[in-house]
Amino acid sequence: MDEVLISRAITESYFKEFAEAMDVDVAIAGAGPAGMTAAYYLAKEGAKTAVFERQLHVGGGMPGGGMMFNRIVVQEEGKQILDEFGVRAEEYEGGLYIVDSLEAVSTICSKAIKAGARILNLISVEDVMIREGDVITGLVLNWSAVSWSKLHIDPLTIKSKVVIDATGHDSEVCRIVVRKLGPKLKTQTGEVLGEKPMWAQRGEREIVENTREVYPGLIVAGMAASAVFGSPRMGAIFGGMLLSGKRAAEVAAEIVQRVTPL
Ligand code: 48H
Repeated sequence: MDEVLISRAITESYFKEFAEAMDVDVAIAGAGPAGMTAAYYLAKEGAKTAVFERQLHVGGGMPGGGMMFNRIVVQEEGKQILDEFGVRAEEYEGGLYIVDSLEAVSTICSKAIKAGARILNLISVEDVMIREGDVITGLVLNWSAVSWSKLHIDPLTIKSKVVIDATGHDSEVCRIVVRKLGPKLKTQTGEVLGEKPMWAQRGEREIVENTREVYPGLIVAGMAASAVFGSPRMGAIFGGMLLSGKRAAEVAAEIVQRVTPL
């Protein structure tokens, strides 16, 4: 057994994938439930899709369930997406289903990768790339370890026809856009409005309505959509994240079609 062969196998395979992720249809910031669900639906439809995740693990806030109890809840509409993934959901009461959060994260991740999406962990999105008209045309990336260790190292850039901000509560990509390009988001003030206090019913409804193009070339999904458009949080019910991810994939596919020359 040749140790160098092991090293070469890993680096050659990884860098081939990274190079392929440098020019994609859709680039997604964040491999939480919304980002991975969007990636699954896009890849399934044949869109070249890459997801960049800051952490070592995927799943964002999903593995932690509610207050570290590794269970999540979904409503009927969310369960239909879990059924499609093959994630088991047990009926509880009041139209709610209970789900093992680790089964959900691992299955959604596996489905997205097997559908053809590339998920690259330990990479942080630190900026966006723009062209004429300030249209977003890609993401600026760095190893997460660079910022964690406060090293001064320049990033690399990837190109995409559309970007999805699925970075959760912090809506990091949208905040970068406001900071660098001004308050020009398609919100009431042009800025990130900020998430409102808990109201699960409204939060779950509005998150899907808020999943849209918020800036030319930029879609917002999941908890980032609630934060950007000022909707209530909803706690450990995750149907909205899955439905928002699916909706983001539909919106992204429309934009990809629009900008792809025939
Ligand atoms: C690369 C980044 C960056 C960056 C962040 O937080 P998430 O799980 O987000 P969603 O929207 O898929 O799901 C939200 C859900 O987990 C949640 O928090 C709920 C339901 N809250 C309700 C409530 O009331 O509190 O995942 C976002 C992912 C994470 O894995 C981050 O590490 C990652 O994005 N991320 N990745 N570059 N700049 N910023």
